[in-house]
Amino acid sequence: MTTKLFGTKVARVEDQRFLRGQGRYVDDLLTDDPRLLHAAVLRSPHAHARITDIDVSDVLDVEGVLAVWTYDDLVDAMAEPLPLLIPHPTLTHGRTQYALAKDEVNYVGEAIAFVVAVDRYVAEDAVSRIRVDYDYLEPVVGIAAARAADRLVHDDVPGNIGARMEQETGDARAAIADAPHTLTLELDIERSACTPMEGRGTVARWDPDTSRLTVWSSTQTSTGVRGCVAAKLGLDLAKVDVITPDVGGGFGVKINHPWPEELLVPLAAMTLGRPVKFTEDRREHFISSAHERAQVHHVEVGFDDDGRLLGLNVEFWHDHGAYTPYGLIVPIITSTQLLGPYKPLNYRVVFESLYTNTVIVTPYRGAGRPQGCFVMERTMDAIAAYLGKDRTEVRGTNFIQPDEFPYEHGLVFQDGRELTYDSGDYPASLEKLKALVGWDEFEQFRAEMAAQGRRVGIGLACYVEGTGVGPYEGAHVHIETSGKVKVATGLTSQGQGHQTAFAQIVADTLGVRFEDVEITTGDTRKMPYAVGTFASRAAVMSGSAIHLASLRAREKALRIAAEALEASEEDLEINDGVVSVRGTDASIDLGTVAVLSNPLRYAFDEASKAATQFSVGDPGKPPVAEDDEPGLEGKDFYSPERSTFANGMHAVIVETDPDTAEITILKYAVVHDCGHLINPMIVEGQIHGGVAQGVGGALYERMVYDEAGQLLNASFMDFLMPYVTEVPTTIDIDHLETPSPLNPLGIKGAGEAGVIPSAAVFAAAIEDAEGFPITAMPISPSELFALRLEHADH
Ligand code: MCN
Repeated sequence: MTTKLFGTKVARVEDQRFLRGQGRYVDDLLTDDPRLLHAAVLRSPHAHARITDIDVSDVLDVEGVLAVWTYDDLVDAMAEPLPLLIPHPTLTHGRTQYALAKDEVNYVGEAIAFVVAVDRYVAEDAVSRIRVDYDYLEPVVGIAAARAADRLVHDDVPGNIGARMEQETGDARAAIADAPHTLTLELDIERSACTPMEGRGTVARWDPDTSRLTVWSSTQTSTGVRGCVAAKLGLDLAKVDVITPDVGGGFGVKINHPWPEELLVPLAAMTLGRPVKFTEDRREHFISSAHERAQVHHVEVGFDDDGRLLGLNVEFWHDHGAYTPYGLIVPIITSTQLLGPYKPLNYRVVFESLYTNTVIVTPYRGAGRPQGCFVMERTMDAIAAYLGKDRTEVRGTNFIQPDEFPYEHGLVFQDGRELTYDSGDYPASLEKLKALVGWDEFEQFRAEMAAQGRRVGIGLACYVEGTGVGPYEGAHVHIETSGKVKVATGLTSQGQGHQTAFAQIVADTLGVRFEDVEITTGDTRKMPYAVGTFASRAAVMSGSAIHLASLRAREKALRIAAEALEASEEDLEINDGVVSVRGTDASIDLGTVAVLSNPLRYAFDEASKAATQFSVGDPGKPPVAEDDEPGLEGKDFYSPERSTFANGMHAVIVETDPDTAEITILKYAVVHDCGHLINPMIVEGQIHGGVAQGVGGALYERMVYDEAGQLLNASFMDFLMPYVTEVPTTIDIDHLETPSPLNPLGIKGAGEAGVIPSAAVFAAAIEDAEGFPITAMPISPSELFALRLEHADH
């Protein structure tokens, strides 16, 4: 591939629409349709209760209400629990909820009844008229209560333990026992949520004439929605279309498993014969979508005088919320990717996944890695502090070296495959980071600031990220007779800039103008086979599939053009959509090649450089080979043998106010390696977004439950997000490009990298400023202040 655009900072084509308010989200759809109905959901006010009676008799009297459903109205597959999307053999006690609670509720927010009415106001009023009798049960809130197990979330799950999983390479406990130095650490991360700008939303329309269901969903996985809707509603898959319009952020929470509303809305559209819409409001998003992050970790580490890891034993407890629709993916990622760029040869990890009467946990950007990075990097800092060594030196001692790739830790991932890092150069990344943040000059800066009575600290954190997970993604490239190129890939976009990055790949691979490429994502009518956008996989998976499909289209274009131009394919080149014979003025544009690919048998007229149609009965040689399919198209799928490992390192300099304990960011630096960059501006945008989200996770955001399982901060009045005033306006970024050998473009993913090391890097910098250990994140000024008092007492 000649790389004219690949690797360059092409401005995002989608931003014109977004910035002008012209984005089209689920809630913008069918607004002019007078037949459109609206749904609202009655949600449990209790964290744990048995439902003894539901009285909906007052509801159907309300003018404008067309349906009110409870569990008893659901039949066949809809009356079964929702699917457990990713089962795992160790998840011995997996549990999923019903689309509408059957006889028990297990978190505040769980769906109990579904009302459809002419508008949302009427639907909400009707919801408030439903009367439910509950037998209140004591809830289990938080990891400590779940472990105490003096009450259970699910009666048939002993100890509230959904799963216990253990992996070991070498003999960690023996290595620690024999090590010259040992340390133990207790490390906590609290529950948070990803809070996209747009909440979940679904619209469905049923066409009785064709028995066809169309669903528009704000989802990360349109094919997943399609499969679940078809299976649960008993429909032929071929009769269900799922279209994903613009999505105002997903960050993990919009991966379909499916959500109750994603099934109930289509069911209502079919039953009532009118289109139905549900749009989640912000409070519903907090109490009835998904959270993540909450884990408690116990670490034992053994190391030598150089800080070399000899044995690492990590036990942790994962708060899974009330159900496990996503299996064990989050704690498995923590347990397997915790080691980051280091090579402890003796590593034992064991976790318990615990049920609590709180909102379910599904992957949130980073998905278990922020917790793992926090554990590993806090451990590195603790070793450095213990030995009195520079923190970068201890890390360097333990890095996997560039000549050790592919590197196998001996750990097994969710899919049962060995975890193998494909490429990287961690020592080079660290050198870049030190230069970027001014690591070696920091002590001088600290002294200058101290002279002014100011307190500063510096921290760093390193991570790896398995990206581009399979099994596959596909692409269909179609060159139109106008010369425009239409490309469909099945995964969805939530703001990552796919239209731009993918068009760059097509433009370079095919040799067409960037402006002539149109990318469609997340429409099962155009590409019914796809997996979805999560795990930083789109660039690797769809990027590779698009490249391969473009190559196929290119091959065909060259074959037809060679025949038309009476030249050899090897002598042809394609630039700006024109195929020409190198060194001559003979040429044909791709639009004309597309015409020639038509089986109506056109011929190419050199003089006019146009395709002319044979008249009936004309003799002549058809330019399309007999065994060619009509149309100038290429279709291909990409399926990698395993994930590719991106990596990176962040450093931050913070100032902590000696009086108020306010934490201010003075400098933030990132060195990132996602292999070959398709579009550095997009990757940097992804990193900026991730860092902003990470600043929130480290310093501001957390889900606060009381003992009764009520979420106390289920609004943006109470859930504190960083504003532009809290996020660093400048983030210094440097890239390292160690290509992945696993895909044709040498790409690794980038979409989650910004958020992974945040908790670790801020803890390190605050600890460095304050001089006492930071072991729990997030941390607020009042918590920092309390720690100061505690440590002053000792
Ligand atoms: N890219 C690139 N060169 C690379 C790698 C990536 O130019 N070597 C570009 C890609 O072309 C793409 C973007 O960077 O435009 C992110 O690519 P990738 O890492 O493949 O991630 P995905 O596109 O699969 O997006 C998923 C990832 C995840 S898992 C979460 S969570 C997340 C994230 O992306 N959610 C987001 N970034 C988000 N950004 C926005 N605006 N909204 C979300 O919901």
